[in-house]
Amino acid sequence: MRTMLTTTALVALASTTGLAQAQQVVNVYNWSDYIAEETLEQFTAETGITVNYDVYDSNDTLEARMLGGSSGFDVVVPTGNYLQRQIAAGIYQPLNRELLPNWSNLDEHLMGLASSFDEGNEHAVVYMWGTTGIGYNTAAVAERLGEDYVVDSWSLVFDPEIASQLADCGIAFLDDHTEILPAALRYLGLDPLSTDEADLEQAVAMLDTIRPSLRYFHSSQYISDLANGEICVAVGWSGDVLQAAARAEEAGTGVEVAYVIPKEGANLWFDMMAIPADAPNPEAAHAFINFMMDAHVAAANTNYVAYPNAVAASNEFIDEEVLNDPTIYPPAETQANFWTLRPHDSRTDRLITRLWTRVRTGQ
Ligand code: N2P
Repeated sequence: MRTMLTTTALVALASTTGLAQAQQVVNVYNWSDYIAEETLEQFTAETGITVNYDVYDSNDTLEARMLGGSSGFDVVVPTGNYLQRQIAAGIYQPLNRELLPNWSNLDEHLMGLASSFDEGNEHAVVYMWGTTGIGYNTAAVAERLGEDYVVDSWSLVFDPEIASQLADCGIAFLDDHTEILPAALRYLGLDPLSTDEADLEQAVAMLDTIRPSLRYFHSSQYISDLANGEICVAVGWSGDVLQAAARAEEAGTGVEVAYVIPKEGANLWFDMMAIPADAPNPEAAHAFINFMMDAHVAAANTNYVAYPNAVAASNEFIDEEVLNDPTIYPPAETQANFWTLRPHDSRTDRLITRLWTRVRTGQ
C-alpha cells in the first residue's frame, strides 16, 4: 500500500513535469483516524515532498517495527510512556529546532508536561493528547439499564451484573493492556499504575468475570461499529468516540453516541511526533513536523479528529463546539482524577504480557 501510493505519486509527477530527479519522500507512520482529510495533500502542495503514509492502532505494533531496526520511517507518533523508554533505547534523533520555526506556536504548559517523557523536549513534539473512557449508544444503554441510569462510572463495563445486561448489544474493549489494566485497577480502588503482581491478578480476576459479556478486543474497529449501531459500548479513546458520534450524526441513522470520562478517573496520554535515528530523510521529517505545528494545519486536524493539539496558536481556528466540549478539553476538576502512564521494566512487561493473554483468551 505504501509503495503503491508513492509510485503513483511519482508517476503522476514525472508525467506532468518530466522531472528526472528523484522526488523527496517522507515516510510517516501514525495512528489510524488521526489526521484531517486534506492535510497530506496540502503538505505536498506546499513543500513538494510526497508523503508515504501508513497507520497503526497500537504502540506495541509501532514498537515492534521500530525495534526490528531499519523501519524506514521518518516520522512516528508513539505515546509518552512508550516514547520515554524508546528514547532511552537510543532509537530517536534529537530534533533540530532550526528546522522547526513553528516551535514558537507550541503551548508551553503542555510541552512542559510532555517533558516528563522527553527531558527538555529534545526528541519529540506533542501531536495530540486525550483521555481513555467510555463511548456508548445512548438509546441502547437506556433501553437496557433504564432511562434514569446515569453513565458516569467504570462500573458500566467492569461490574459483571451491568455488563451482562449490555452484552447483547455489544461491548468492545481496546486491545491494549496499558489502557484496560490501569482502569480495572482504579475501579477496584487500587493504584492504576501498580505493577504489584497481586494487584494485577486481582484486576485480571475481575476481568475474567466480565469476559463472557464482551464482543471483542480491538483498537480501531469500534469507531465505525459504534457509529452504525453494531456495538453499544466501547472502552476507547476520546476523539475516536467523538468521531463515531459525528459519523452517526452525519449518516442520519438516528444512532446517538456519547463519550464519558468515568468519575473514578481516566488515563491522560500524549502522542508525540519523533524522528527515528535511522530515518532515511530527516530533513523531510522536520519539514513534516513543522507543517503539523502550523496554526491552521493543527486546527484543521483537531477539528477533524476531535483531539486537542499542542499548538496554542491554533486555538483561534478551532471550532467553538470543539473548544467548549468538556469531554475534549476536560475541566480542572475532571483532570484531578487522571493518571499518566510510565514505562514498565522488563519483568513487569513479561508479567503483563502473560496476564493480558489471559484477559483476551481466558487462558
Ligand atoms: C487515534 C488514537 C490515538 C490515541 N485514532 C492513542 N493514544
